[in-house]
Amino acid sequence: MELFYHPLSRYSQKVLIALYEKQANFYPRITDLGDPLSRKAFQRFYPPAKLPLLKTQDGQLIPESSIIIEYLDIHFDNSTQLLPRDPQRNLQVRLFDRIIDSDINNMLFQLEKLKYLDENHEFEIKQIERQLLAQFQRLNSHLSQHHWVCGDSFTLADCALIPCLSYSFQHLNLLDLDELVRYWQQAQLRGAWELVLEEVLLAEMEKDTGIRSIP
Ligand SMILES: N[C@@H](CCC(=O)N[C@@H](CS)C(=O)NCC(=O)O)C(=O)O
Repeated sequence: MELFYHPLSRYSQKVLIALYEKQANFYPRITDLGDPLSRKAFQRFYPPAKLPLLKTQDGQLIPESSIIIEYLDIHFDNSTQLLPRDPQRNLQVRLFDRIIDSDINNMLFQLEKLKYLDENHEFEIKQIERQLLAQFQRLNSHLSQHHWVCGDSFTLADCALIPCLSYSFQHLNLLDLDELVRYWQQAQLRGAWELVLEEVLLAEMEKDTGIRSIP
């Protein structure tokens, strides 16, 4: 298998967590969409040019982080099960995955974009921050009854949420949300996230200094 991804892309991090949970071997194909040459080459290979993208052993191209994780769950079923077999629990995990992607991860993208622009977007920024805070407050109450997002076991919904928390804890005021803080502390001790984080920190250093680390 090959994974086309970038360590600083949250949707890529979501899939990396799943791959490490599954202890699945893959060839890392780091793809920098910010570099015009890499983007062009990737676009020739996969015209929608979105990350992450999995190339399976039989050459199938699978986009969309949640679908990639469903694929991994089917093909690597001897480790952490990321989608419960029980239909009712399965539905709940997929529901949380959708809510986290659309109401948190995509909102964070909008926030980052507005903050990056030079013009004054204070009003829109405040509005998005309010919506995100409301979403995190709902999640905080939910987590008072759940160890991970959907109960006692680690699932696809956790793969979706954890990459969003790094940025959120740095840029939003979430420290009053006790259950979310507890969840974030426990997530940071999860081996799969520790492995992802190592790569994220190296990529951030490379971005800040222009110095490429030796693999
Ligand atoms: N729904 C997709 C979202 C993927 C996505 O938006 N990826 C971003 C990077 S995190 C991307 O490739 N954007 C295209 C670009 O930067 O031009 C998924 O879950 O994989």
